[in-house]
Amino acid sequence: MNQPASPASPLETKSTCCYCGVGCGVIIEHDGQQITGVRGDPDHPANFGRLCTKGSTLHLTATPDSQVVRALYPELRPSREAPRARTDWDTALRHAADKFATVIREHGPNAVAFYVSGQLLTEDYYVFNKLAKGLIGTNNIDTNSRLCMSSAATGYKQTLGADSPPGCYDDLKHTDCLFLAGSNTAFAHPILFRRIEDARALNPAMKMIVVDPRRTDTAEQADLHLALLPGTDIALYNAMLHVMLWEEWIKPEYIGAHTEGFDVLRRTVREYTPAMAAEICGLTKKEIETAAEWFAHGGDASKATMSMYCMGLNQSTHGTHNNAALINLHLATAQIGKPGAGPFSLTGQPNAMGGREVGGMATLLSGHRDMDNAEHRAEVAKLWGIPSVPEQAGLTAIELFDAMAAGTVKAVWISCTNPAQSMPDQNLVRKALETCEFVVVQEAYRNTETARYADLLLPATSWGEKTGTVTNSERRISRVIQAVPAPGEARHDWDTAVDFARRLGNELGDTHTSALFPYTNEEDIWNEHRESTRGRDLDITGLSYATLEQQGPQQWPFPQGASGGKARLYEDGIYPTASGRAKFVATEHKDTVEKADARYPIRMTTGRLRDQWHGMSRTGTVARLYAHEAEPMIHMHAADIDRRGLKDGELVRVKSRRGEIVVKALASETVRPGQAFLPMHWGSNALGGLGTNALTLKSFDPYSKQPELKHSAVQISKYVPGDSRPLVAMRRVEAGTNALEVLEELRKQTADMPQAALTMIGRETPVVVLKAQTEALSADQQHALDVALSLADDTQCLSYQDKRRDIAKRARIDNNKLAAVRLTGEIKGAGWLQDMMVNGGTATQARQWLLAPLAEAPTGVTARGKIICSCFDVSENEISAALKAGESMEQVQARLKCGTNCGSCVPELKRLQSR
Ligand SMILES: Nc1nc2c(c(=O)[nH]1)N[C@H]1C(S)=C(S)[C@@H](COP(=O)(O)OP(=O)(O)OC[C@H]3O[C@@H](n4cnc5c(=O)[nH]c(N)nc54)[C@H](O)[C@@H]3O)O[C@H]1N2
Ligand SMILES: Nc1nc2c(c(=O)[nH]1)N[C@H]1C(S)=C(S)[C@@H](COP(=O)(O)OP(=O)(O)OC[C@H]3O[C@@H](n4cnc5c(=O)[nH]c(N)nc54)[C@H](O)[C@@H]3O)O[C@H]1N2
Ligand code: SF4
Ligand SMILES: [Mo]
Repeated sequence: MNQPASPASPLETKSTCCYCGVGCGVIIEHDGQQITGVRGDPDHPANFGRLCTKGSTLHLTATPDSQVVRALYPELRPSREAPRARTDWDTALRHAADKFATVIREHGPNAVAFYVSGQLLTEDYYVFNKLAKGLIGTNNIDTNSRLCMSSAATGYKQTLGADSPPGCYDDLKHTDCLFLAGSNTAFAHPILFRRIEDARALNPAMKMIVVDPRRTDTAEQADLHLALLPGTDIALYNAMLHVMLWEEWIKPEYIGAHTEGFDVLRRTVREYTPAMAAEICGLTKKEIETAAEWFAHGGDASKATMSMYCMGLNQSTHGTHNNAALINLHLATAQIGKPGAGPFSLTGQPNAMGGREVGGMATLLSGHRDMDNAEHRAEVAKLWGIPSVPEQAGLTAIELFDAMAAGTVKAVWISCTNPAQSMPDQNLVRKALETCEFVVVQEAYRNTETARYADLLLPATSWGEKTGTVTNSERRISRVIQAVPAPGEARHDWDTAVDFARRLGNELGDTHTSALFPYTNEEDIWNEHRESTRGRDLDITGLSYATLEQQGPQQWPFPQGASGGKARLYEDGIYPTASGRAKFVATEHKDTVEKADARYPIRMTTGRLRDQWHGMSRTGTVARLYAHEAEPMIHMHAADIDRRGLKDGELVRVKSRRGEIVVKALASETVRPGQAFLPMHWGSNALGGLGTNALTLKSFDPYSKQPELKHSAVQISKYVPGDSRPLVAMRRVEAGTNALEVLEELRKQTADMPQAALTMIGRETPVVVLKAQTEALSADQQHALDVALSLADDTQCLSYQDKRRDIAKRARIDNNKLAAVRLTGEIKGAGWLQDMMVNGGTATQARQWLLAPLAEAPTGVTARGKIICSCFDVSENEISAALKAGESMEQVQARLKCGTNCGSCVPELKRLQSR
């Protein structure tokens, strides 16, 4: 256990939040067996004690009840047709080693692959990388970072020469202009957004520009929101440079001394007049000119500009150049290498950076080395004590799943990622997982979409149970420390990988294996990784676990002999390129792969909700995290809803060239006409069919191989029910029953329904909610569903049936409280009943309603609506009503406390206030 700088009681363990790349420090409260609470670590330099909605509910994901969804022991499927059955670790890993060895012997090392994750710890990552490249001799190891940070890494390398974010969080305090591009920071990096709010309060003159097609909560707070058309960033940045050139706001001295390639870029951007770009981007000339002026401060070099960017730039078929075009602006204006300046790529996952550091990708080598560099390959081989490492790039994520579908990759090991939810073009991904002969899934949760395809499921320890290190967005390494024992037979990812590697080595007759994997603990691994960074841009030879624990998290580089890490890079204007100069890239505007056309007229983008994390294996276990957006909905402009003869909240069919789903339409002011936004979180666990990524496409950027997850063309039409009828079923799960068990059972019962949304709502007493369209159920199906809903016993239930109209209502009332309800055929009262169940209100009114041919909720009853403040459970309707009644926001906050704890809803409160 760690030795924190400030003494903590023995039952508190300092660790790091397992969600986003902000990398907040947490203090885990526990009794040695069970996690009991979590709070922000006041000493951690990323968050100074604060946590967002997700971080502050981490302990609620680690309850005894959560064990029903955890993977607790290895499970093996003897054949594809057979169900998986529990097995022991020895059998499991012997089997895996035998399968991998057979494939390697028969088809060569490139017939196996690893698909790992930016959520692994650096130590886990290091071992997997060495296992693939060092032991097996294949570069077929790629990660979900390919869907995430790949374009940022290639963007940095093409311009600055190394994949190293130059700035730090503290720069927010020093900047005069913050340029947020393709980043919904308020939702995706909430604690960083708190720091932005603080910086703006300290320096009211600071400008904030947000570049995002949607009017997100982040954009809402901007001084200038550039709501450009999707995929047109390069035209915007080129035009900004055009203006800067014309106005002579660029810095020729810096360009001359520290860069190369400006002449070509200058010629390129000559064409990008503000008028031309305004046309491409759907912006006004004035907006572009203002953005250029603020970014360059009208040529005033004493002012600083910093950009922060994320998936809006990266997830594009020209993602690398989106990044480069923005970095060009920094280089041309010398806005880099000084406090408050520089291009800052926000990492998404908690250890996206660590993965890049150990070179855990199909195109990279350890310690930021390049695969196509013979010297680098030789260095890595020498470090590992092997003759050579393979030189040909391995299969990147999309290529890997293509190869699995084609049958050329025959065995795959998937760790800490859920591709059957998160990869684009799910029809292809599912085919790949079905075709691949041997699929190992190493998971903390047994119920993910991908786990269903596992021939071998290996249980992994997770947050609170793991130990190692992670690196956050600002190059800061933090310790992750174990607080409680592993659940069941779960093992650390690195430990399983090492055990497997040794067995595989034996199978392959490799006599060096024990020398390759000599580790007895995670620190051994980290020390080896540390050595691999010696002399590199990310040199951490001056660090140790002890330093990280005693002196707290540290930024790299931190070479031997250094007294501290480096807050900012490139302060001397010298870049890690052959010439020592940064390179301009002459970027040109390109279209997205899919354009809106007559058949697919809506440009759909995908992204994050505030309170959910990716496929929701963890956040989806906490009822209150659903409240902010309680069910799958596609956000559309009201005009597009009207044009289709739809009403807000109705079901729609969303179809792309690859697949279709059925979801609710949500009228939203955040998207322009002709555009739509679908949260990325809804996979087949939460929604019937293949989820959001049934629709997206696999086309990728030529340099980064990152797919265009942000842009697909879709058609949206009224959902025609055919023979199906609406079904809404809810169960209030009182203490003593495990809500996750109910959820899992309903998931099983509804797996075949083409449209079924399964969520939870509520707080202490969760209400499980199923909303579906189904054809008439058989008596058995109906009974199984009713058992899960606690509605099976006739003697305890109220029933109303109208056979002529095909309407049924069934409910159970316990102690005059509505405990469970099922509505079929007619569901208009569902919202009202749901609120009643969440609040535990008396069921007197409901009793009458349930036994009568009524459909609508009684008059005078309004639904609570979206919950904005998840800490104090305050809804948008309550806040709006209070404001309308003349209360000030301060009064509302004093009374209802909304926004006074974690602050994640502050941007929304500001939006409501400004209406
Ligand atoms: N709550 C929550 N936070 C998270 C995560 C989560 O799952 N949930 N995941 C983490 C991870 S792994 C990541 S990578 C980050 C992602 O963090 P972000 O990138 O900030 O989040 P997204 O919502 O994916 O996308 C950001 C914005 O890009 C915009 N966008 C779409 N197309 C374009 C375009 O052509 N140009 C521009 N300029 N913008 C465009 C979208 O409208 C969206 O608002 O979040 C991290 N944090
Ligand atoms: N349409 C669309 N799709 C997207 C995106 C988008 O914006 N739009 N964003 C993309 C991006 S940026 C990202 S990063 C990806 C994320 O996609 P995924 O990587 O699939 O996301 P997660 O759901 O976080 O998957 C992590 C899995 O690891 C498991 N897990 C948790 N802890 C551990 C552990 O310690 N060990 C092991 N072995 N397993 C563990 C979790 O239960 C979870 O199932 O999604 C991508 N997909
Ligand atoms: S901002 Fe929230 S999700 Fe991200 S690391 Fe901090 S507490 Fe965790
Ligand atoms: Mo990501």
